[in-house]
Amino acid sequence: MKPVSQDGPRSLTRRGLLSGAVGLAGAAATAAKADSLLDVPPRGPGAPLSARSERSKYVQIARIPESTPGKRPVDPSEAINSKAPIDKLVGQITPADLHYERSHSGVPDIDPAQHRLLVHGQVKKPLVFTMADLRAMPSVSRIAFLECTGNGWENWKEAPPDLTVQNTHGLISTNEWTGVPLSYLIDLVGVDRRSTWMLAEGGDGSAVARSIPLTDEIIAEGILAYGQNGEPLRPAHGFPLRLFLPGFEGNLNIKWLRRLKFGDRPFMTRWETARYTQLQADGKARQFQLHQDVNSVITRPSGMMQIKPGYHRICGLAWSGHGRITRVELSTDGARTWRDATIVGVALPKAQTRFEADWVWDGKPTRIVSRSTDEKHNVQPDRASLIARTGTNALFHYNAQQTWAIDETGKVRNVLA
Ligand SMILES: Nc1nc2c(c(=O)[nH]1)N[C@H]1C(S)=C(S)[C@@H](COP(=O)(O)O)O[C@H]1N2
Ligand SMILES: [Mo]
Repeated sequence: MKPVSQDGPRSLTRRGLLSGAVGLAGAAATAAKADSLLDVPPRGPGAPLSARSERSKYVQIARIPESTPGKRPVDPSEAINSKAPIDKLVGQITPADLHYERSHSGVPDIDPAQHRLLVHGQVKKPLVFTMADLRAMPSVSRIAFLECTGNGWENWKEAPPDLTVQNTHGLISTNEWTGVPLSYLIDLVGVDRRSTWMLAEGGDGSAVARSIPLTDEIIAEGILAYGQNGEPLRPAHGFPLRLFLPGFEGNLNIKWLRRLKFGDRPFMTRWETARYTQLQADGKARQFQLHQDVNSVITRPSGMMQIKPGYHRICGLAWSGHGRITRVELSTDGARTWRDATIVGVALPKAQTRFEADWVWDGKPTRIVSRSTDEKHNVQPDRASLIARTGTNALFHYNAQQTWAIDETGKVRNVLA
């Protein structure tokens, strides 16, 4: 990665921000005014300490429950997913209560003391594990994203102009996941060498079940997770046990995991025959498109925000199911010219990665767009090339560059390109 515009933005940040020349006039205070800020009586006792802390009452931040694309607002009882407020989150980790949720038949109430995991099929001996058994095994923790394959589906066919980035891209979150390495369990139960597939089944009403190919990558990275951001899984995310497969489509990450069955071919559940397939332009369906592809989106400024001419810090997220993000480029002139954004912090493999760049908006209508590249040299496609490859029958795996149009009043809107 070559941080091309390091010098430019740096000097712009210091001089531009403080002089107010580019818009943030309030940042500079006179010495006299600054002293008077200390001239107030000390505060009295604050709120008592509590068993659990809550968000500040000044912070309004929530997920939005939604149903199929285009249907909104939605009655929460009809919601099929609930999207993360990625425009309001500021770091790389999603708080557990704001992690996006996709549940096909609601959230079951499972007593961990009663929960069992059955492991059977082509194994030396079928075994049943309790949660205590699993907690006694070696553990790993990993920070990685989870993304629903439906993320971005709002824009397959048209671009509703009034969408926020929470609507268009809120089906991704990044947490730290803790649990038993899948490889440990596979060795423990003595999975037959001829086993090339694993069925994972959930204990919810719809018993979502998927066939997972036992590739080296999945065996090495899969986790039977019981922990999320340092605490037991939340019920919405699979309590007490879920499968976590970094970089692979959300649907494979079976929640409320109750069964793993090993075999030498895919089990062809309805979830991979009728549901999570991709209808292509020629009318044939593609099965088992399992990796989440390289992607990125500008979260600020983004859909339905109102901006003023002058200085802006463009912020966004990039991620790839194939590994680390190595580069994020940015265009503020509708994809005609590009420059590199700065990657903030450490770009972890298969985790949300933040990017930033300075920008002075001259007040003229324009379009802003980001484009990411991962360590496997996958480059996020523009919409025209994605559609040329896939047609518009598809519903899943939309990873085209996201364009935001800004009009002369400073209103930001969702557009196709
Ligand atoms: N048992 C079960 N597992 C499931 C689902 C479900 O409905 N039931 N939804 C799947 C889908 S489509 C996605 S995108 C992810 C969502 O995980 P989250 O709700 O923790 O974000 O879980 C997957 N695992
Ligand atoms: Mo999903």
